[in-house]
Amino acid sequence: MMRRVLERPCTLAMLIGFQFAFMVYFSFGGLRSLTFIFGHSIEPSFDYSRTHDVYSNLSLVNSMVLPTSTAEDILLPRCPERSPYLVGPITVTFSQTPSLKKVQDKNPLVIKGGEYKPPNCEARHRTAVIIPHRNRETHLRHLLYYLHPFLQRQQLHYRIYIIHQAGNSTFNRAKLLNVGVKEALRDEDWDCLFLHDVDLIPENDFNLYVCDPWSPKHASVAMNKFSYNLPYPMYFGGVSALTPDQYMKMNGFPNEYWGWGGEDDDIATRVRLAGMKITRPSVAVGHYKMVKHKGDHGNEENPHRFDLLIRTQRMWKTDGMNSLNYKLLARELEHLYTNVTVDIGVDPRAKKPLRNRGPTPPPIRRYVNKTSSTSVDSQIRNQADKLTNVSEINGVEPSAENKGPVVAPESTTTEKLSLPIASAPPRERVEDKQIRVIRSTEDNNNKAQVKEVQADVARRGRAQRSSKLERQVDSFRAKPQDDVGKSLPQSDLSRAPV
Ligand code: UD2
Ligand code: MN
Repeated sequence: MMRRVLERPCTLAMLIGFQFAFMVYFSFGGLRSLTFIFGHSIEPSFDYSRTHDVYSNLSLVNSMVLPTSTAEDILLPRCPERSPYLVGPITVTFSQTPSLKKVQDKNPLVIKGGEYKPPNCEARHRTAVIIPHRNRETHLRHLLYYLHPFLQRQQLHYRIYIIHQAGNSTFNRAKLLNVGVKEALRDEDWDCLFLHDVDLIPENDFNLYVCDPWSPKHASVAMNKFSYNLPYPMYFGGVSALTPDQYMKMNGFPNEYWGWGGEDDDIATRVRLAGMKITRPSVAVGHYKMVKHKGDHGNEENPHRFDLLIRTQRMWKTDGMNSLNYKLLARELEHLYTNVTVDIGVDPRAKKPLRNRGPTPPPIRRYVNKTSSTSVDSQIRNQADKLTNVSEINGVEPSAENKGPVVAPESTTTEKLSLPIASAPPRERVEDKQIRVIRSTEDNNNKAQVKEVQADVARRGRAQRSSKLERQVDSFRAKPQDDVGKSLPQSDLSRAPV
């Protein structure tokens, strides 16, 4: 009886169909969904009440160091897939700020420029850690103290880049990260770019600083700042990791977000518009501790961020790596990092009045120097005049006043704001919450369109390797805007009163 049923052609076709459907399901992460449905987690669990010193047994990691001359001649074996030196939860405290000398002494195998390769095996992964920076020297020292041994435990070939914004004009985190990617890729064919806030310290070395080959990764999923929870599903702030291909596929990060906020949500939207998904380590692994801080002068809340967020799907192909302009002022190989000092220009909106909504822009006179008759306003104007043709200058000799390391080896600060600035306004998180809610609604509503986008991107084929990145940028420039943005209807966000 059973045999007769099986011999029927339609039953056979059905069976084959099922088999095919299962194969597709599992190859697209079905197993993870299954474990989610049945509640059996395959994720590890960690006891954060028992933490380890990030330097414990580091000498073991770096044992069997060969003399340099022999090391170059010998073909090293590949490092194991999973480093045997991982310890899990790490003790992170900020009670004392380590000196750079101390960090340097504790990391003898880190070479100038903040680069390291495992001494006794060929690393499987090459990671550039890119950190936007200005006036956060204490945070930087904490980060370097923890990050170097953390990355060595993972047996990575890595290098740390500090992208230092010169001058006092409004800070621009996302643009600095674009600069960092461009500058880092000049040195090496990095296969992973870690975009990293200076004040976030990873607390578990199972949080591998390697990229997911399929999707951009958001690494800082559980921070003390948010009680070790993801604040909202589309959250992409803090620490993220993309392969150069993924980075270029979404045209990098936006250049137009000056001041605090919004750029992280824009980036999350870009990931989706470029037909990719955000992947994350488990909450148990993606633990970070943030050094407590107040808002910085020169990085006040960006009052234009809501207007900009509405435009992401129209702008992502024209604002990003293909429109990046900056002036390279200095590139220095410090012991623990490569210091890239850049002039990224000024916020063109700085003086323009806001259109009909959003918080009132701070009056310019707030910034008037009490001891001098020169206002920042006129300084900005002068700087803007100088920068009318901001262009990238490679290998340019830095002028004396702009040059200089982020942190002189024994000092704590090198650049200070020259003007006293009124205290920053309190941050209005309520509006951010609105954006998050709207974004998540938009996510649900737009799933169908996103699928269309994904299909479209898949049709265009896999992105090129990083050696062809420049060509990709050109193609962004050349292509008429028959783009994703147009094929999508206006997002809910653009209709919502923010
Ligand atoms: C959140 C996000 C951050 C970014 C920011 C909005 C977390 C943990 N991080 O950070 O990724 O989306 O909101 O823009 O939620 N910086 C300087 N000097 C400055 C100002 C900023 O070096 O004067 C750098 C530094 O690397 C810092 C980062 O920019 O970590 C983000 O700025 P923040 O720490 O002031 O903002 P925060 O903590 O609200
Ligand atoms: Mn911070």
